[in-house]
Amino acid sequence: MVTNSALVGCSAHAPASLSDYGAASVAASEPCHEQMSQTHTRLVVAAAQMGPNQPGVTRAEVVARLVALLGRSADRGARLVVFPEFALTPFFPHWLITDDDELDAYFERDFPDPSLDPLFAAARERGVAFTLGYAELVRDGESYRRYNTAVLVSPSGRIVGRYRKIHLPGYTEPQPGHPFDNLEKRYFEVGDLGLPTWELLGARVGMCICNDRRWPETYRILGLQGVEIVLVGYNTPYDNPALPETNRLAPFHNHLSMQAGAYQNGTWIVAAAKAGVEAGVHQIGGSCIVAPSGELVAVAASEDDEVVSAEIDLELARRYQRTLLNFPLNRQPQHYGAIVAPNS
Ligand code: CDT
Repeated sequence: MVTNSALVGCSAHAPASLSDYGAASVAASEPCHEQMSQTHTRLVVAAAQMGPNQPGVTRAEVVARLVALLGRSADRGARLVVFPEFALTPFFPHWLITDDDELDAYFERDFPDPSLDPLFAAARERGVAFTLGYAELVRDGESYRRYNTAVLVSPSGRIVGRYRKIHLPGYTEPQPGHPFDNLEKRYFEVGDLGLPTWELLGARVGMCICNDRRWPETYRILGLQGVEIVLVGYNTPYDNPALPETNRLAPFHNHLSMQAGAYQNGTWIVAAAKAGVEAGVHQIGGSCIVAPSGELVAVAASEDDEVVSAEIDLELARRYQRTLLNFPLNRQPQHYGAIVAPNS
């Protein structure tokens, strides 16, 4: 068991100003079980994979499944549960919606609305933090902005932070000849919150959403803040109509990108998928927990609602960050300018 001093030592690896990345911390007035956890480096985490949310599914049905998954996770001792991208709806960017009212029906205007009370109550009762992905509609004067968002909720039910997806895959228009679309570029704006990290349950925690996990920049920005657990929600089809020769590799590329990101930044990753055939699109599932060594320590076996859990040791992340990586000693940013140069 290691005390807070280990966490402080790890923070020394973060950039001079965490606020450069929008970093935030849990307020000092958190309930006792949250403060107590800061003296431990081990905690049980869970990826709560979901089977399909078919079009027409009711909010009550979805919330009941989320509550059941959270309960199963807590039964295994989990303190932190990751739900998928678009946990509350089908992955509606797979089809064209031209009517604004129809589109907005998939969005949350005022998160969390009372329909989510049972989930927040269950999380509070079990003392479990969670993250969940949803479509976010934000009022901006006379107009609205739409984001693909993940929210981080503390065990006391407080909203710790939000992340808005930065790497939006797909197109703004349906693609001729494709059996289904990904219209995220049509329905969402690029996230405007950067890639923050937060201190939660004694760990430095960051989030990203689906396609973000394929980009090394995502992990590095989180890694530069000393991230110890990256929480990922995703919806990934077997079929990539733009590059069908990679279809057989979809599960491999899913794990490959996260295993590399974990190892190259010395972080745990907890990733929860939507799985199975949803609205005619077959999603890969493969929810998993990845160690800072890059090893998969738990992987989902089904294409259904399923909890994947593991006891993780934050000290392992800290050891990778202090020794093998040691960013302040080993990075050579004077050679990395092209990474942040604007796209030509
Ligand atoms: N939701 C999402 O971002 N899906 C994309 C599909 C891309 S097809 C390779 C993903 O990166 O999984």
